[in-house]
Amino acid sequence: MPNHAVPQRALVIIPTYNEIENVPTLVHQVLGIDPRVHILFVDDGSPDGTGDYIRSVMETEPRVQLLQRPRKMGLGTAYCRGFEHAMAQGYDVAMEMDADFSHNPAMIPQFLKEIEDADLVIGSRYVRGVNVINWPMSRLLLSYFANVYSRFVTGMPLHDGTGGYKCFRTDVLRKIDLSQIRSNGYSFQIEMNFLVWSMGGVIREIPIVFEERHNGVSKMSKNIIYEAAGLVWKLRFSKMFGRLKKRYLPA
Ligand SMILES: Nc1nc2c(ncn2[C@@H]2O[C@H](COP(=O)(O)OP(=O)(O)OP(=O)(O)O)[C@@H](O)[C@H]2O)c(=O)[nH]1
Ligand SMILES: [Mg+2]
Repeated sequence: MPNHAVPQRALVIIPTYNEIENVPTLVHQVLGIDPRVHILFVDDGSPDGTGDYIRSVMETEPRVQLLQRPRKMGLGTAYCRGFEHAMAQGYDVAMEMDADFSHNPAMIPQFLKEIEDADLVIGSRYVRGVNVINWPMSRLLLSYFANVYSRFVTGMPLHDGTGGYKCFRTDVLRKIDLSQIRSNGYSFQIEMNFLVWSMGGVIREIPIVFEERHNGVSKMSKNIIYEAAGLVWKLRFSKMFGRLKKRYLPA
């Protein structure tokens, strides 16, 4: 399925909620990495003024865009709106990236290289051992075993199915009915991977080092875990009973 094309335009989608401490440096680093890269922030009415800051950057920086939403609506829908934007504006690839420097911008060129002959490139924390810095053991174990569990239930041969540093060809996103995606936290990542995998897309994992945020506040919750635990079974059974294609992959 990959068309072996060098991406000409890439949209890095960065959802933000109260990231004023991180965004100024992040914008600078991401734009500096490659002239093909543009940024779309999806800000959910951050009370700390993240949206206002981004608007001020946009006055002089045409490679930065903002999708402002009124209130905190979750990561999954933020990315889906971002993907729609990337498709509408004719970007070749759309990337997912956190604002808190857990995802090192220096890896962007490698994603853009790998996507030349893949449909989805996933930055993996677990492809060569464990590459996570500054997580308590409890969180690391949770993440690691969530991945073992998800791999077992879905059958997807991924080391890191819940990571959020990734790069999609927009051609692949066009085949998915994004309005059907309901999940928000880690399960959003699993759901997207599962759809690309189920349509026979080429998925590649590249090793990344994930570093826990230095600034700002975490938004991790128990609900996110329960959501993911249930979703993997839903995906497995809907595929088994032939409902997956009808629901998500209409073409
Ligand atoms: N637009 C939007 N962005 C969000 C929302 N929740 C989280 N984010 C952003 O999504 C990215 C990932 O969120 P994090 O809070 O870092 O989640 P995490 O990496 O699982 O947890 P920590 O790094 O431990 O805080 C960050 O850029 C957040 O600002 C939301 O509801 N809406
Ligand atoms: Mg984070």
